[in-house]
Amino acid sequence: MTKLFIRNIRVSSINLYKNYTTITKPATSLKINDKEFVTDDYTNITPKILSYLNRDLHLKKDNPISIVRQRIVNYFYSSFTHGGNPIFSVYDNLSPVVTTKQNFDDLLIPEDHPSRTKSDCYYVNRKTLLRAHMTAHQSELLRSGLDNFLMIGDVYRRDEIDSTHFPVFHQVDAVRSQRKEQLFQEHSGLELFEPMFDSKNPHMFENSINDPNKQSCHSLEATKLMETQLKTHLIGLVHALFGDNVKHRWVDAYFPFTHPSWELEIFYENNWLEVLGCGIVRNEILANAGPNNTIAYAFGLGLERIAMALYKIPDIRLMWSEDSGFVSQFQNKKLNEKITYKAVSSYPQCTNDISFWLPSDVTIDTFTNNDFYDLVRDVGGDIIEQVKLKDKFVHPKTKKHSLCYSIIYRHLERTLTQAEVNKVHKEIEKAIVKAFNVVIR
Ligand code: FA5
Ligand code: MG
Repeated sequence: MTKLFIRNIRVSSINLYKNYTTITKPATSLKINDKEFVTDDYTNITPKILSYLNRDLHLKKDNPISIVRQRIVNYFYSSFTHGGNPIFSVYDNLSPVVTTKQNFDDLLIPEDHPSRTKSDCYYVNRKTLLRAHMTAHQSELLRSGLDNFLMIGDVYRRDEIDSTHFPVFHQVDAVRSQRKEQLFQEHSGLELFEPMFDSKNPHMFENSINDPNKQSCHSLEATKLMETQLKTHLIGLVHALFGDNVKHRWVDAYFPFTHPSWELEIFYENNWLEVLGCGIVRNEILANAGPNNTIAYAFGLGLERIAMALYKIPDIRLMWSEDSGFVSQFQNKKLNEKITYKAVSSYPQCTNDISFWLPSDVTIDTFTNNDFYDLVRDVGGDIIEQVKLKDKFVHPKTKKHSLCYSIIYRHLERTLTQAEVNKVHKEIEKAIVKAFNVVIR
């Protein structure tokens, strides 16, 4: 029921995006970086989102995201060498346009997993989307024969709007694989796999994850040693970034592509902050991609969260600022220099509410919030600081459903006048009437 509903709303929102980009003919294709893509009923990528595609903040030398990237790469380059050469290779220039096979199927993400829905992802069409995580490149890189590598880039998710969420953020993802002789250098005689598992015929074995300690194909010794290495390497990274005294904790987690899996949290400014997800790569993924005699760990971490914590940057949108007041604070710094961001000045917020009646075939439970958030951001642009659901209401007599949202506007670099906010607010009202067939109250 819900699924069906999401589809209905998306169809209207495609029309909507045609409206406010004033394309009158139905768009049947979309050009991204000179490549033409056929659009369909899954297309929900907006012009606003497309405008972020080539910003490459992670490669802009003085951007905080890029400073953190360089520190992480240096940690892996210097901690893991063979004959004086780094063993990790780095991929930071992979196209964010990926297939559903790369983003989901190759990673054993089930057909009905909620992370695939149109309300969570930016789809180019049914088979193509903007990657929702850097893990989307894991299988192709394994298939090309790599064993130790980092994948760094921008990822796209439809989400709420506030100071820590933005539809584009950056991740560092990694794989480290080892063969038996590498893992058990000091304990020869131990095996990576259980005796009944034949690594030459991996598909003959049904690999289960029922045991919380390990995958059924792996030996306990191999899994435990990999777990110890994974955790030691990641704590080493956290110490290199935040100093040796930072408190941390491991939380059991679930990812379809690793088992066992964990999340690492650090205690920062009186809060536990999740910095990464990780685990032992599911053997099916390795077997499908090629290597059948290795065990691997993988992790993925978010660069924005780390940069915001390290440099005390209060709003995620600042990462995108080209204002010299922001940029200059990170320019020409030594990589490990302590930097504390100082707000240039804090310009005032303006809050306007928006209330509307839903059409009769939509309820307050089936209305897709993320469709609304995207539209608000597309019309309002970067002056949208936050959108909050304020009130839900069902009229006792007419049974009509109504929603009220507060939209908080703030420009990062100057004071907005109430008049200009009202103008944008009116535009948003007009756009949602068109897109969702609602009636403004
Ligand atoms: C993933 O994206 C997995 N692909 C990570 C992974 C890789 C697990 C390999 C196991 C093996 P998750 O959605 O939790 O998981 O995101 C990973 C990290 O990205 C989070 O820990 C966080 O640091 C960051 N992150 C996630 N969502 C956001 C967001 N909305 N804004 C900023 N950072 C985010
Ligand atoms: Mg997580």
